[in-house]
Amino acid sequence: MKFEKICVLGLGYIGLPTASTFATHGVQVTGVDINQKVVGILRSGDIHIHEPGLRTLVQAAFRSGTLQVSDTPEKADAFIIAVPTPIQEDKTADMRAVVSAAEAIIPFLEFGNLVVLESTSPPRTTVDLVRPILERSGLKAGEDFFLVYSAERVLPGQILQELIENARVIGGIDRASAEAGAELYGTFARGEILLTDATTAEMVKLMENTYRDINIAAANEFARLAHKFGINFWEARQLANLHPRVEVLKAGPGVGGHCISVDPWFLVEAAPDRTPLIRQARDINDSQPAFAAGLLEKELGSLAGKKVAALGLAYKPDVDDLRESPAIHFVELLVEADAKVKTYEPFKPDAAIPGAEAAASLEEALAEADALVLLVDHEQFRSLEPDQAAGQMTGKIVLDTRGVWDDRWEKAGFKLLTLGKGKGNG
Ligand code: SAJ
Repeated sequence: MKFEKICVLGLGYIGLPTASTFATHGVQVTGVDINQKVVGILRSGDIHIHEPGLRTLVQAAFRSGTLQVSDTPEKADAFIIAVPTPIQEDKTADMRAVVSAAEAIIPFLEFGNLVVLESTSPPRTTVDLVRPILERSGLKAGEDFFLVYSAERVLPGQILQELIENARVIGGIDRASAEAGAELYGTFARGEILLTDATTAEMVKLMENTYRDINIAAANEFARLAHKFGINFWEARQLANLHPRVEVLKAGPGVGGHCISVDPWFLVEAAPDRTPLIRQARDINDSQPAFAAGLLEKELGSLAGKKVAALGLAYKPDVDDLRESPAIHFVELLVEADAKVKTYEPFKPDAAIPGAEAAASLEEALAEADALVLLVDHEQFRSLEPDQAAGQMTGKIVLDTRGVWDDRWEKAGFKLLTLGKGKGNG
């Protein structure tokens, strides 16, 4: 099979890198996004998301003439659906973008085409949701066109490298579809390509992120116990991890991002009676911002009226993604408790949380603060000199929710509280 031209539907964190990578490997790519603003930004030569190396890659793709962007699909050899599948208030999957993208393909679908669903989706989405929509074209999946599920497994912050190097699982609705998918991704993938059926491939993706969520929940619970028993979780973790079959993850203020805090819910929704552990892990991680806020409140007596500098709003270090961020939830809890919070997020300085003030610089956030909280261990914050903070703050309380600041803070006269470092009073 020859893939000369493809259409990528959805130009977000996964779609844009994928479209550009195909384009820089000689495939003619039409990147499609229904958001006119995104199309406009890309056409002007800019990009709308922060990811190391992405701007250069997108520009190279445009320069080589193999990438174009549009708000509607067109005829192609393959269609890749990479649209968001968020969860709704009630924790059920919002599949509307997948439905619209599949419907948008119908008029252009031809005999011999390949359709790939990349969006993380509840089990059986490819066969039970996408397949019937595409078959409204009059063509039959497995007979007239190929259909596969293949999720992206890249880590934000190193997407471009992992896109090419990670192993890729391709699940076909039949063997021929899986093989067609393997050929498509073989265009650039250097990692192993593994073939399976569509539902197994969907489940693999959900299992990976759920596994991580459960393990982070365990780490967070261990950290809570450390406060109860007056020990240091970080030290205990290091010692436990010397065991050859143990890898305790890091405790923190909670789990965010569009993947790990979302995907487990797809399994809970699909089978609530079989997922008590998965659900419990979600609840532990979702309540971790409150645990972290409680540490500060205990120290300050009351949060009301206290000036707090909150460093970082992103869901993890050195990314600009604020989706489902536990740092935001933490700030909201402080605002609810009537604290006067100034936030500083260097990757999105304009991001404002209702009731809190968005500082334009680190200095502005620190100025006259009673307490300082590290919510995201961005490089800029890891290397923050305690003396610099001491010169700008009024108070001496520091809460490190990531376990990265050392005793230099205490030497500089601060009272350093570290999440997971118990003093036997928690
Ligand atoms: N976190 C902890 N403790 C840890 C590790 C992470 O609290 O030890 C927190 C982070 O601070 C963050 C959240 O978990 O808030 C998620 O961060 P992450 O770096 O673990 O993962 P993501 O969401 O950026 O990317 C994940 C990856 N999945 C796995 O590692 C199994 C990535 O490979 C997936 O492609 C991505 O989800 C996705 O798109 O599904």
